[in-house]
Amino acid sequence: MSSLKNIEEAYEAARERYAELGVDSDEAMDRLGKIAISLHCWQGDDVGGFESDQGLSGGGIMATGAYPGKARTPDELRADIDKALSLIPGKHRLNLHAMYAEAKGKPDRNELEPEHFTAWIDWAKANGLGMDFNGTFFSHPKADSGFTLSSADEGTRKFWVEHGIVCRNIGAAMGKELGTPCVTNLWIPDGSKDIPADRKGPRERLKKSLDEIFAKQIGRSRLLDAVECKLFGIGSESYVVGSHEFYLAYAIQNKTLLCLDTGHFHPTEVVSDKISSVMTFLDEILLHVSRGVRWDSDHVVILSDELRAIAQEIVRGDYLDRVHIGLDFFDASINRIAAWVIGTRCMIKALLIALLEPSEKLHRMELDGDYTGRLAMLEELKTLPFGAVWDYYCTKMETPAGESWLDETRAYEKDVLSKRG
Ligand code: RNT
Ligand code: ZN
Repeated sequence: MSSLKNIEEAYEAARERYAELGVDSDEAMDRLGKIAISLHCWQGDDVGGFESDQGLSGGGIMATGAYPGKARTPDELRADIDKALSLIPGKHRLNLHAMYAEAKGKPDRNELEPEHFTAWIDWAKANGLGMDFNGTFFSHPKADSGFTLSSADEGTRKFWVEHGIVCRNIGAAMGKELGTPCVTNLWIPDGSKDIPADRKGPRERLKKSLDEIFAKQIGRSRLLDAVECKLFGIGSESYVVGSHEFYLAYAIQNKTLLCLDTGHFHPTEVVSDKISSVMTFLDEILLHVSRGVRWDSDHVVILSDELRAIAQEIVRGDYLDRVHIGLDFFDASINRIAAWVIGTRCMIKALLIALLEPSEKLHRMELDGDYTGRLAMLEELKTLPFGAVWDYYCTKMETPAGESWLDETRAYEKDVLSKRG
């Protein structure tokens, strides 16, 4: 890692370079410091949860790999998240799944209550973190048929409706306790491996179930409801009930948030281009930032062109207050804390790069029809010294600049993770 002096000198030079383009890098860092990323708890234990030792089952999602040292208890998971957060600049949020409840007496999913999340809420409060929440509509015997909220079996459908309802109460309690609205997301795995005979029935039942779940009005200062679409999953290749069209229409009609998971579309489709489209009709959206690789939607986020484009769209569209940025990936083949740190730091880096854009200049050239200038500028921007601003930002936020965060992660692996059975 460079010395503090080197970091400061490099930053001074970068600040001047950006100023030449009319960009105020100090202001960019101030704005960046106010953006909270919602860190997903499920990267810490391969989407296992604490209900049983069985781990993730069904639902068309899969965590592959057997890297040692995964969190086995809520305390271990919280310690791991603490470690990750200490290596990530800024103040962020925790995104929890219902199956991470700490509940004595093993209540079923439709019996969960806010009190089963007290330890998480207390921990979030002590750390100054906001919380977001998710119903868990998979890894459960009543999801084994592949259908939950769209099930033709009325008992099964009702059970999952009840789960949706209790999750909103839990989200609202988290929002109230922490003084920041809890984005409570709903994703269901419902779909079919092979060509269904009836595409309409499950979708009609899903609409009915959602209407039942969202019937109770809960203030937006406590709870923001989100619905997440998907194109296909493992075992639901031919049909997914909750498709993009379905949830986009539902979100517009019912004023919920739409959750766009960046791994849930055809590989040639990009979420960056969808943001301004849906934001024309919706107040707010949730992103599940992920990285699709061929058929898998959940690789660790890297600083890809698409990640940069997503950040650009959020910043250029002035959507920072209306787009909730959550992460959604799970890699069990590498150090799980490193996975969080890499993905989250990349998301923040992408936002920094977007905030360092000479947006007025670019916009002016476009309006003037100077497409030559626009293309030339966009390419020149790629080699501007944003790395120097990033290092300085990390230092200012008292987190490691450069690769030294990895040494800390390795030390934690040696001292803590390697001692887990
Ligand atoms: C699955 C969805 C969903 C899950 C998490 C665990 O394809 O992306 O968001 O990844 O809820
Ligand atoms: Zn997702």
